[in-house]
Amino acid sequence: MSNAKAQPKSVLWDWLTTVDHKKIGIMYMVAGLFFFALGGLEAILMRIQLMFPEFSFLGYQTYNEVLTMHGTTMIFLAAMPLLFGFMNFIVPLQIGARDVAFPFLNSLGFWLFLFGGLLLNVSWFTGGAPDAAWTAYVPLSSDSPGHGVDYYVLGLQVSGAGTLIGGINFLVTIINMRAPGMSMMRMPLFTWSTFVTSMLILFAFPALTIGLLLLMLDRIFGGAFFDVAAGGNVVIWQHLFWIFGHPEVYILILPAFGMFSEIIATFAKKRLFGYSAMVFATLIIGFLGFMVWAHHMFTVGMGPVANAIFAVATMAIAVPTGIKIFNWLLTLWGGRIKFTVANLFALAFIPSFTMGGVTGVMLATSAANYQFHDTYFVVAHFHYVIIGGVVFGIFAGMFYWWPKMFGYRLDETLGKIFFWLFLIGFHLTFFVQHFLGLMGMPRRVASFLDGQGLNEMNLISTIGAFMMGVAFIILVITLIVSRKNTDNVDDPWDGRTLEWATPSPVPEYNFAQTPLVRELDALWHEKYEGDGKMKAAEPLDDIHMPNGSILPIFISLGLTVASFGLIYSTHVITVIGLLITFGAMFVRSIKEDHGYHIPVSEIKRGKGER
Ligand code: HEM
Ligand SMILES: [Cu+2]
Repeated sequence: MSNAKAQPKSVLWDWLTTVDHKKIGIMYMVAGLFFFALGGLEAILMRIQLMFPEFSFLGYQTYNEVLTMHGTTMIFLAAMPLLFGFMNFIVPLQIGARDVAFPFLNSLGFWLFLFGGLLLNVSWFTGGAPDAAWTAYVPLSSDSPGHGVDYYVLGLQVSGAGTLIGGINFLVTIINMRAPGMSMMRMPLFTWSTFVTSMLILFAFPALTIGLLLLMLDRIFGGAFFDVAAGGNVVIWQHLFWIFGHPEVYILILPAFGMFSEIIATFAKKRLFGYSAMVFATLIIGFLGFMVWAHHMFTVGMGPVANAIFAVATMAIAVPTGIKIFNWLLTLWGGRIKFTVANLFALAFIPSFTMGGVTGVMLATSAANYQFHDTYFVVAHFHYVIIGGVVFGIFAGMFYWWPKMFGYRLDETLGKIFFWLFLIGFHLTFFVQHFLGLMGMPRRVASFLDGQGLNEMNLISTIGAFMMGVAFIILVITLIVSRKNTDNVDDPWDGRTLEWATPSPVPEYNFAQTPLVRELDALWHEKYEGDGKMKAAEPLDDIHMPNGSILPIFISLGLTVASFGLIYSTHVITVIGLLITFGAMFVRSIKEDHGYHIPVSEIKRGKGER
């Protein structure tokens, strides 16, 4: 019935069945923060083990498991979902849309991610987590005894399907759902970077899917794709993994770049310097990101020609990245800069990330890479780009968009304590690791010897990690005690983009009337050239909304059950799981569901200030 009204639901049922991009965004944030805490705990455990030479705290097998789960959790279950949380909540608002293009698929993507992540972590309780590092190189992974690596293969397969679905959804949303007047070159930079990131997901994740499928066939069904004795090839895994894995780091960093572009411009009270150069730099980075994967394989023996090509291609990425750095600096230049917590993270990002970029160019020098490879120099490099870039971006985004997402402002004083502790802890932890690496300390090894000059710097590194741990606790306290700051939440920062034209908390239909976009920085244009209110692009009318559905949970649950069947080669269970999944898909296909309408009277009542 297309005229049916929304049925009242319990709070829990509402969240489990929601297809609202804002609620899904919040669920991504909450789950991402949970996994971030878990991955952080794993990091602390490793740093305790490495606090003193020849220390025995974790044991070597446990270290390998904690190492693998830390990397895998941080990348797939913390950083990506946190970014997906922002992308889900903010992008439809920034383009003036009522939701994403496929709300049902959006919910399916979230539940697949969550079930996959939980599946991976079940391994802790069933005989041991995966232990072949997050890169799962064969034959280490194919020969790893027990079921740990099976959990890695299937957990990532399930959650990766969710990511792919999410990426496709964002692409269609950004192409099809923009408000009238919002041409591509009027899109905010965060929307642009979400668009490019989604393209990278579309082309990169299938390589991981295939790699994981082949590894599953080898491990569970006696295949020989990676078995040299049977004519297989081990280097193929490295190619498949890094054809996915290198674009993956851009999948993480580009959305963070997008956030910094929004935040720096807002808090410098200036237009973003070089908007079109920023857009093209993002596109070029996305394109070049697919040309460089073998820079992770310089020491494999590809030969000098291949090494030289991949070295040069990698260094080329420094050009568009440098363009971005200079554009951010020039945006700040002459601006009336406000040092809010969000902006402090953005300002700290510029030098921190640049240091990671410099060591990246060093690592790309293929001849020198023979020295750096698999040492702590690499660990220092990628934590500088991932924490100094992605994690700083997530924290900046939290302080910036929290009022819009949760309806209250985060306390700035506590936030500043958190910022400084985290910043100092981060540099303490990772700066010394450059030198540990140059002195020959290998990565992924659970201990180091006394008397080699490594003691002091390892201790410093662990102290820094504890500082970051304390900082994170202060962040959690900030999130809780700030709940009373519910004043001035609609547009606390004098925002430029459309999400700040909605009231906080945002009504489920986002915009009572679809806004008309007349300029880049649509809201600023109306504030400073118009009367401060967005013009409507349509008359006020009933709004059509999609119904919620419990089916995404069943589809995801079925795949999780099937994964257990595969892991333990109990194929009755595999079949039962697949029946649940396909049954739920069948119900979805035959059940008529036209959604419901919100009547004008209700919209008028709920309409916010603007
Ligand atoms: C918050 C503070 C963090 C600390 C103290 C920390 C510490 C560590 C340590 C000690 C290792 C193991 C090095 C080795 O044995 O070779 C490691 C590896 C790694 N970390 Fe972190 N880390 C942190 C945050 C992150 C974040 C935020 C990410 C990604 C979003 C991340 C991604 C990784 C990856 C991918 C590895 C490699 C794992 C592997 O070799 O399989 N880390 N980290
Ligand atoms: Cu790479």
